[in-house]
Amino acid sequence: MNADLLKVYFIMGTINCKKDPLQTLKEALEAGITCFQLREKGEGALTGTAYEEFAYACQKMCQRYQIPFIINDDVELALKLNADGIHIGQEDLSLPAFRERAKGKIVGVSVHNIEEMELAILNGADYVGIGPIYKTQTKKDAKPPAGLHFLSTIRKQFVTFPIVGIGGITEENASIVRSSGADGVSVISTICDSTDIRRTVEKLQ
Ligand code: TZP
Ligand code: MG
Repeated sequence: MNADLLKVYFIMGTINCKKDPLQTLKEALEAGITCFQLREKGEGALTGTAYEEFAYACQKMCQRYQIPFIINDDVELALKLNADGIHIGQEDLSLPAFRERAKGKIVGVSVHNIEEMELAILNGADYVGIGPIYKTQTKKDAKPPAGLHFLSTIRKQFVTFPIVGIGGITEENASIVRSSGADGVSVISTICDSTDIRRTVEKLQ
């Protein structure tokens, strides 16, 4: 995949938004995000038809702005909607079986060490998410922060593989995450909580 798509990678689920989620997504798209992942998780998350309808509305909006629409974990929904991609964690489907089903789609995998990184590449991941780089309030079961050192170690070993940093990334620290080796930054709260999404996305670029 083209690593430029990872530049400003917005992730969101309805529970992350204090304002209307679709309005938040629209503002983020208008502001120039380069990729979107629907991550509908946690207490109070949509389920069933409401979830599918919300996913479809997000997909339509991403299509209007020609930005990849990626679904977290839910392979069935990604196939049903023909999403552009799917992002999975280590605890999710075993990658080889899954890759076969997701033919033609962007596949992202969260990795936390060199072994997971090697396995993800071997099994056909298109990009990896590395994190949490910093402490995050958003993912309750997040692993301890990996810090920038791990990111730069991985980058030295995998010179051109598409990497996005995640976890606690803000307007202030985005540039150091990039200079430590990430092709882009993925954020939830920095965009969801912003009172000026245009300015926030500009600063994340
Ligand atoms: N995976 C690792 S950290 C994280 C996920 C989904 C949450 C990132 O949220 P925030 O608000 O950008 O720290
Ligand atoms: Mg997962």
